[in-house]
Amino acid sequence: MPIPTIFDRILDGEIPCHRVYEDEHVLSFLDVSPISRGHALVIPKERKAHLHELSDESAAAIGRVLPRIARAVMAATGCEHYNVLQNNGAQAHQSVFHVHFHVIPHIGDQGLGVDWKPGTLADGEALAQAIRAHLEPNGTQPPYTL
Ligand code: DGP
Repeated sequence: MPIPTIFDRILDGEIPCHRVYEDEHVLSFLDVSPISRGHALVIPKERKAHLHELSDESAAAIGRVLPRIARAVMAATGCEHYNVLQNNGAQAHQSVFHVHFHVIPHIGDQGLGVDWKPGTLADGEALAQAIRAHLEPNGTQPPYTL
C-alpha cells in the first residue's frame, strides 16, 4: 500500500478542508496556500499520483467538473482570467502525489507566474508520428472507447 498523501487524508475526512464541490468521483476544495483568492483544487477520488495513471472514468469526471469549478470561482471572485495547472512529478513542481488540478484566478498582480521559454518545433511530423503510434489500437495504450 502506498503511503497516504495529505489528499487521501482529506478524502478520508481525517483532515478538514474548505469543500466547494463533491460527487461520486471528484472532490474540490480551496488550496491551503493560495496563489490568489479563490485558488481551488480539483481531485479525483481515485488514488493515483499522476494524470497518466487515471482511469477513463475518473478522467471524464474531472473533465466534466473543471469548467463548472472555473465558472463558480469566476462568479465568486469576480476574476475574468485564470489558469488551470496540473503538475506531474517532483521536477514538474508536484508536491502532493495524488492527482490534482489547480484552478488559479488571475486578479490584479495575483496569479500564476509562468516562466515559459518558447523554443522552435524542428521535427514536428516525426514527433507527432511517434506520439500517434502510442495512441493507435496496437500502440501502448489500452483500447479506447470514444
Ligand atoms: P502541487 O505543487 O501541484 O503538488 O500542489 C499541491 C498544493 O496542495 C499546494 O498548492 C498546497 C496544497 N496543499 C497541500 N497540503 C494541503 C492541505 O492540507 N490542505 C489543502 N487544502 N491544500 C493543501
